[in-house]
Amino acid sequence: MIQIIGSPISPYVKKILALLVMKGLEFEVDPITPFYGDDRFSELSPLRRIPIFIDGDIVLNDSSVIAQYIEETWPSPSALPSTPAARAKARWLEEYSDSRMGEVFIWKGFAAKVVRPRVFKEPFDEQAFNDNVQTGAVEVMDYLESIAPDDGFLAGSFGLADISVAAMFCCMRYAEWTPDAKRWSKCCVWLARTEAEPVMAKVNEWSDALITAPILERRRIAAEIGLRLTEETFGLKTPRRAAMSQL
Ligand SMILES: N[C@@H](CCC(=O)N[C@@H](CS)C(=O)NCC(=O)O)C(=O)O
Repeated sequence: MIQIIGSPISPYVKKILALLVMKGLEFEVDPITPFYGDDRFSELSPLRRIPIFIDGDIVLNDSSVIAQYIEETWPSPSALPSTPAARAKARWLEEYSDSRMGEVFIWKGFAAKVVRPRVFKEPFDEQAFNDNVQTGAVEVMDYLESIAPDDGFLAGSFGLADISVAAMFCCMRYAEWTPDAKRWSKCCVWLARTEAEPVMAKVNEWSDALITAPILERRRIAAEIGLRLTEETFGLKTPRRAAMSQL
């Protein structure tokens, strides 16, 4: 049985869960927030990051590495388009989402407003959050608007690129920021189309149920909403920062 360590709220975990759902694979989840990981978590994830993918002896880190492994191991249905050029475009958008959107939407957005106050009980810096929205988020949105398709999906049919980019928007919604649908209309229509896809709707339903739950209650809530849980958890009750943490 495949095990995914990490909360579905994380866009990187969500990417992997969406691929597993898309491919009809069964899996168990340990829905932890990375800062609560124990020593075994550090051994399996040297950067103390989620997701971790475990399947028997195979332990993988980094959502892009995991996504590629899943695609190669269970190629059908494919999450990538068929031509090399379109596949490259999909991988670029996955990378853009993981890196630049990760910095703007996750670290300086969702993590700064939601995670830091909740996990580390530190004050929210509203000015820094607003500065990031007015510069970083605008730059990201202008780029996405320039590549958003009039219809259909980012790299052809619905797949990895759409999942990766859309997952970032969900976290910014939790930070009470949504893009202006008039200013970035093509991107917003693409996002609505993507979030209406059953795979995306399912993984967003999981994170929506968990985001309102106290962090230490999330395992119980995850079971209640029908996620299959790992027998053991890597989660502790007190948080600690990781080597590369930007919080
Ligand atoms: N490049 C990594 C990024 C994963 C990542 O940053 N995950 C966040 C959760 S959204 C995390 O674990 N952060 C904890 C930390 O870096 O301290 C991937 O694609 O898996």
